[in-house]
Amino acid sequence: MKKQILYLCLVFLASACRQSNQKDSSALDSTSQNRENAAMSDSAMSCSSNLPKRYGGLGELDTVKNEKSPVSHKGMKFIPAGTFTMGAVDKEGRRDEYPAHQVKLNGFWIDETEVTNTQFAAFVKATGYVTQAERKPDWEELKKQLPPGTPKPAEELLQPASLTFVQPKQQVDINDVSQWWSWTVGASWKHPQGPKSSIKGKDNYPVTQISWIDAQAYAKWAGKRLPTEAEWEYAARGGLKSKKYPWGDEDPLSGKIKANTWQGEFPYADKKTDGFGNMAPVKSFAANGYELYDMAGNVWEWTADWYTEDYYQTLNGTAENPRGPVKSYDPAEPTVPKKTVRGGSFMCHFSYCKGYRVSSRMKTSVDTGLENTGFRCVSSR
Ligand SMILES: [Ca+2]
Repeated sequence: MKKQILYLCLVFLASACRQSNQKDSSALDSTSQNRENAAMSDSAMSCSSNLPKRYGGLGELDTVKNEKSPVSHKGMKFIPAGTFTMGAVDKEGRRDEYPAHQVKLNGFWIDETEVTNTQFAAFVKATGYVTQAERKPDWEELKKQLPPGTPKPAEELLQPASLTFVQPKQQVDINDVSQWWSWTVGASWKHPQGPKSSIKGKDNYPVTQISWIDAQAYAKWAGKRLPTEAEWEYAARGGLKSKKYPWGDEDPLSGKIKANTWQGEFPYADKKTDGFGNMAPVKSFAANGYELYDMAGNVWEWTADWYTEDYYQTLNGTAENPRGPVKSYDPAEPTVPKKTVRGGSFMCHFSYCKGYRVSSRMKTSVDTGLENTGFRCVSSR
């Protein structure tokens, strides 16, 4: 049984906040200059090609209609056009954060907070949308992304489920993410920690257990889109130049606490010095220079872009409105399409993951929901 759980986790555990020491940067995909120079239209950002279909009803994404036209800018901030240095300029970054490079962006609107449970509930009420975590996995599709010969898991595991964080009681092997991630039947955005948990009284908490496909569906309904990585990082920097964090270079816990991260020893002892042992309500900490909240910590946020480790190396000169590589490639899981997530989460600790650094990049398979991952939207209009 444990082995079967492990097979599932192999696919679903992509954004486990792990410091990557990958030495192979042989990403196969390269960017297309034509794609980068393409018109920056919201509709063009909704590419959903080469998505896996291991859950039934994936076509539901196409049935979601934009019901918010014109787009409401309530709860959004406008980020003016400009040029900035994207990527790590210090030595703290992982190899996928280099080289730092110039990026020029058009202006855009962005949600001032992560999408909340209340906002997502309104979407579900209006559309009847069923999230990935609430659907039964399709084994015939799932096995295409697993090593050949992988046996079919027990039927009781092939149920609607999602990944929850289960804090170990003692120190564990930091390289074994299955020590703290659990494939939990019944976990979903309504039950982020499992079937016994609830979002009652948590209206203004970020919605989680949302796959990239779910986030796309919400954005489409709202008449918005997910931010490109470049837009996300530009917005997170809040107008500051080449700083580590949305507020500058000061450590998150120095002076006034600035973000919801992990204190103590990861993953078994969180001192909760920042006041939160799990997610925090949005706006619990000060906004950045663009009046955006939680651009560091709380929950990881989906972006529109596919992930490759060497994307920045493929760019020449100033990149104008870059939109990431054409396809993803993660050497650790070459068959699994992954999108980039940004910002870190309540599980990020300096000893293990500094996802709250403004240039930090992580990747997650597009149909995965996680307890520490949500999103926010942008709009060009
Ligand atoms: Ca915390």
